[in-house]
Amino acid sequence: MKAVVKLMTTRNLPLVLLLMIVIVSAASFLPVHEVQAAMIIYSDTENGVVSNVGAFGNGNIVAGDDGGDHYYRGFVKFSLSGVSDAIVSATLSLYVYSGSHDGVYTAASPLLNPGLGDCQVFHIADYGTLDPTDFNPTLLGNHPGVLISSTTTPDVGYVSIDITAAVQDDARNGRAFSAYMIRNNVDTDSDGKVDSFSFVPIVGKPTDQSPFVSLNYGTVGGIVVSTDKLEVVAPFVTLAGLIVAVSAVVVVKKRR
Ligand SMILES: [Ca+2]
Ligand SMILES: [Ca+2]
Repeated sequence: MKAVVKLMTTRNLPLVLLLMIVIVSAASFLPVHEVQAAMIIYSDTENGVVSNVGAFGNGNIVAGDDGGDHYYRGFVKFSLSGVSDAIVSATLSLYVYSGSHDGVYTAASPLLNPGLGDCQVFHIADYGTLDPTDFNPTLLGNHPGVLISSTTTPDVGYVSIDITAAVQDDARNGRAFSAYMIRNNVDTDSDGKVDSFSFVPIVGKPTDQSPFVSLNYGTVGGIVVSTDKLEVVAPFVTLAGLIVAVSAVVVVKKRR
């Protein structure tokens, strides 16, 4: 008690004020912002393209036709291991890197739209290993819908679509994978010219272009995890500054 009284003397007032500021500052460290926790799932390696004439592979995800009027549909799926239907939202992101229209190829923004109607995403049954028989998959409903509209000329990069209902449906039914088909409203315009969008597959490409699903579980039990590193670090930087200030005062007092 004596020590406290001694500390509160007029002589030590600046130091006491600084300590009080430090304490108040420390209290502000408690997380006050509710940031929702997200989970990222990259595509399974069984993704790629299947054509109406049997061609298939995992080196590309394509929706459109070619110079022979054959047409292509893209396929991608995600493991739901450890995923529950408690998710509050889910988003599918695909990296579009080229667009062709009437045989003209573009790989720089803005990409040409193939002109085959809307490029859509369908929720489908797990197709297992990708092969020619997957061209007409079983449709499951809860289809995400339009990924790129018939008039959009997208920039190179990710395009995203809400797949919440599809993933919730998969989780509730205990499906091991959440699978999707990407195709245009019109399979081919039969003009003997390439019209298509191409998306980056998971195999052999940069991770920052990979197909992925982002799941949002919301806030759990009032405990919130901040995903903003700067937000977490900032108060500590402030505290460090105050400690330096307090030290300076102490040094000055010692010198007297
Ligand atoms: Ca298959
Ligand atoms: Ca065509």
